Amino acid sequence: AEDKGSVDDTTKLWEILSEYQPRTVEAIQKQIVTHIEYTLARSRFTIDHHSAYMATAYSVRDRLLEYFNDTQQYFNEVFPKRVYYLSIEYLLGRTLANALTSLNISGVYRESLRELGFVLEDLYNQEQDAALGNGGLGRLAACYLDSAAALDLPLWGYGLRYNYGMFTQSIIEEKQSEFPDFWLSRGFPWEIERLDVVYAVNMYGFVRKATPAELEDGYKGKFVWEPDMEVLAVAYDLPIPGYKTNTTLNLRLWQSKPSHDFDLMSFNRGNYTAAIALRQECENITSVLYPDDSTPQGRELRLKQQYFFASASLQDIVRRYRKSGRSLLEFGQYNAIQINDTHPAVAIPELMRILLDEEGLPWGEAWAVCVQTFAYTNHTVLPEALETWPVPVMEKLLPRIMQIIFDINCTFLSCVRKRFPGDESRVERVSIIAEGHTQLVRMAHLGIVGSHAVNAVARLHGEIIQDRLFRDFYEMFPKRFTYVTNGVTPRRWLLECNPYLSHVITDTLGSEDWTKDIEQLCRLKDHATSRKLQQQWLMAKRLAKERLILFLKTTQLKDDPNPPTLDPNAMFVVHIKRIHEYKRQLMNILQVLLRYLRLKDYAELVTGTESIPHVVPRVIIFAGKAAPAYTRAKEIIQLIVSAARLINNDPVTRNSLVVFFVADYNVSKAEILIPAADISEHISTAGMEASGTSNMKFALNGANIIGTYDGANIEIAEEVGKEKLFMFGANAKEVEDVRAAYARGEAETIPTDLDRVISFIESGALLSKEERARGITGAGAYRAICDEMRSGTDYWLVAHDFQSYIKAQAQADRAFANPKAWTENSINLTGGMAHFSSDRSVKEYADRIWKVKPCPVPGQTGSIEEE
Ligand code: T68
Repeated sequence: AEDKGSVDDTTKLWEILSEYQPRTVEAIQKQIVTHIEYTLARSRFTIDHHSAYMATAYSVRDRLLEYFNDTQQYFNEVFPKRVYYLSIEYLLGRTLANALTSLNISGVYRESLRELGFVLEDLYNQEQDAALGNGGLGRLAACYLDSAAALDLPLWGYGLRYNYGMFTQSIIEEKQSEFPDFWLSRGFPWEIERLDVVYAVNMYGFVRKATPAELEDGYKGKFVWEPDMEVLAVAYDLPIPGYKTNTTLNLRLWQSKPSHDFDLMSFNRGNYTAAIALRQECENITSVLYPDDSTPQGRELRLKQQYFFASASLQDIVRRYRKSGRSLLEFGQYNAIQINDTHPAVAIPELMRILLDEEGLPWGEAWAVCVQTFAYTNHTVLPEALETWPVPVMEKLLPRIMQIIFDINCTFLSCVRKRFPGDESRVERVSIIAEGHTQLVRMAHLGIVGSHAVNAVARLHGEIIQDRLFRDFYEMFPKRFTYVTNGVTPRRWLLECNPYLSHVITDTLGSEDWTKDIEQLCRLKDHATSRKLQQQWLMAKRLAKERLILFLKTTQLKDDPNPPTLDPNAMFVVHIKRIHEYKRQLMNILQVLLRYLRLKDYAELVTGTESIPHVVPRVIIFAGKAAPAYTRAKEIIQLIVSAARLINNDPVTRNSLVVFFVADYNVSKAEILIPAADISEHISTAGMEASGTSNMKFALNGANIIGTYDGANIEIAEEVGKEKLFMFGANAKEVEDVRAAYARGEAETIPTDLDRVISFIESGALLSKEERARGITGAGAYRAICDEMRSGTDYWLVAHDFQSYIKAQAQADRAFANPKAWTENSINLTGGMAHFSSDRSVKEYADRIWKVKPCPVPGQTGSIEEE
């Protein structure tokens, strides 16, 4: 029974609460100072920036909690069909600016802080990024939460509360070094610790049949899992405010904690060290985020994380539903669960376990509930990134789950055999278990079989999944497959990160409605030729560039005795994303080196000396992290850093070409880089990038795209007109054909321009002083890269696409030389991006996959500023 305390008449409580939230500058100041004194226990006479940030955050959090509580209570009353988004990663970035924007109270807080002696924007910089994700997949999850809240959808996110997020990257001796990201070290004011929301998660041990005595005693299942280890999952809730709405959703993150019952047993047997080791083992589960983007990861700890996550979330969801007293057979009518890639796919057999063993449902009914409830999003076609787990590992760690997976597979394969009699090779291809020396559980197959919807993240990606990757499944369940093109939230990725352009847009459209009704952006196109708008547009871009230059000067260039001058009139070209061969940062830096060599030629020919006329100066910026075990990706970083050193120190080219590798790329750096770009690079080998989302962020901010016919680039090109972008290179079909030719031994000859660049590297031009001193000669660390470029069969088609890439770059140079046409184009790009708002994506999921409707929390959506 719930302990309601002794308050019968709650009127008094309501009265107190309705007075609580400060509404005036003075009252807000009082609240902030109160938090400094009582929450932080700091003296109000020595407030530093960090305490001011923390106190402001607590003050904003108070307000968020009110909306949060109202929302959750309203959901419980109305009991709409709910959605649960399960993602093992959320790349949230910072919260303060986002919360203030959502609540529409930035102005009054800015004013309050100003009088206290602080600039709001300075306080933003006190906040550490919450980097509980690797890249696009985790950032997408964060955008979807933002949109779901803005759209009043009854959705919760579930995830893990890692103590260490994505590693911090430093460049030491021109190479990537990784350091732990202890993001909680100075406190995280936004979360609510729920020590009363705790679940036990079982691991190891064995499975036995239920005894007649147990069955008589009321045990409902046929099997009993006798675990050897029990880990507790404690909930931490993060309010997700909806933009200009009363809805505030929840992101519930689980942290692992040892269970006392278990270590006491061991402790009482006198085994102190073992008891401590066990506690450590439990705590380790949510200790670090795997810094792994699309590389195989066969570690048992990762599987523990996945099951811990799935089990805690499912127990929580089922408990919430059971409280309503409704039948479990209707579970799928009231709950939709989206699994973000296969990392949470073990949730499918976990729901089966709960329904079978704890609730006593028969197999058929439990399975129907599962399939009705789950939907699975695929984010990759890279074969090495499709997760598998060795059966022996899973059997040992999760004996009951393994048994259920075998049963699911058995039932599924008998359906396959019925539909395709005698087709044993098909059975082998689709089986959830891959046979071989060690059997493997194919998590994607589990995801497909256990879901009613499987979606890709862009149209081309959808085609590839249906025609190639999951073709056999598509033949069996054609209706299950679909795609929902990714989107990004226009709040964080335009309104907040680019105040300059946002003002111009609001001014042009006559209202701020576009921030919520993104279709309004289209109207920008009507003004694309207006002189006034073009001038404002250019000015906004210039301000964003100045902000980036200031950032570079105070970070990157701080200790540089001879920094290059950075001209805001230069073309800013930005290539930021995880470092991966398929994303082809290599092709870009080789192109940059060619540009450098050509500039040198030109200088010799035309002027013979210092500065070079008639050339569009470029500032080229790279940023991104390589997985710590991904050697080639790290070599590519080193190549970029050493090329940047060479180029930036050459007095001949320095006014025409500057190259940076910005260390430790993260969400808050993206927020500075994206608004400042004139052009961005999205140049993956066609067919490899499932969607890409930074392409959308750049175009939304009016930056052009140099891109391949891959992922969402194709749809962006369709939406804005492909003549507006710089598209180049082999398309997905051609990539297949080229690779087939390579496989037949038909190597290509290296293009002359590429040959020149490779020869330049092989001449030792990029070696550092230290390397030379150590006697290293020639290509040095880049030997393998050079050899691959010379092979004529490089898997990522860098050599094959090189010439058309150079052409696209030259087109961009020519176009940039005409500022009027460039700016008109830029306005049209922003105006064409409505389709790529995550509001649109989330609406599609809600309508077509989840079948849920908005559940707006009633009441006045009041903001202080509007009053
Ligand atoms: C990305 N995937 C896709 N994976 O590469 C990108 N992988 O095209 C797409 O736009 C984005 O997802 C959103 O759909 C990833 O980011 C990972 O981060 C990842 C993490 C762990 C293991 C494997």
